[in-house]
Amino acid sequence: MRFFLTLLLFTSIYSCENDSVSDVTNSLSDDLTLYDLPWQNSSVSTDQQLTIQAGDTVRWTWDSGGHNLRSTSGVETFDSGFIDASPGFQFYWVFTQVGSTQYICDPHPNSMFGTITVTD
Ligand SMILES: [Cu+2]
Repeated sequence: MRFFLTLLLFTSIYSCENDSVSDVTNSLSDDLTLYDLPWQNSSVSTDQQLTIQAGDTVRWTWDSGGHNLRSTSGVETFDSGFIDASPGFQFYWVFTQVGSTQYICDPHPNSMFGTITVTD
């Protein structure tokens, strides 16, 4: 019985997560764009520069290791929290404010950082 309840709980949580991901995807109209960026301790995450439009979403995908993704200055404020050893973890942010936002990974500030610039 306990196993069944655990399974039921897990299934419910998993379903909710799936729903929220598809909700994000479905809410994107033709005018809104989803941008994918890698988030790992290598050159692909060093000085990321991206210019997008207000309402667009940026999605970072973790590789190996433990990272967070935190805004340090600019017009948007976000913090993924520290996610340890979770390849495939994804953090989304919908950018609504026009202007630039700088962000870093606190454990790897010299190799994992970037700027998102939002235009009208
Ligand atoms: Cu990192």
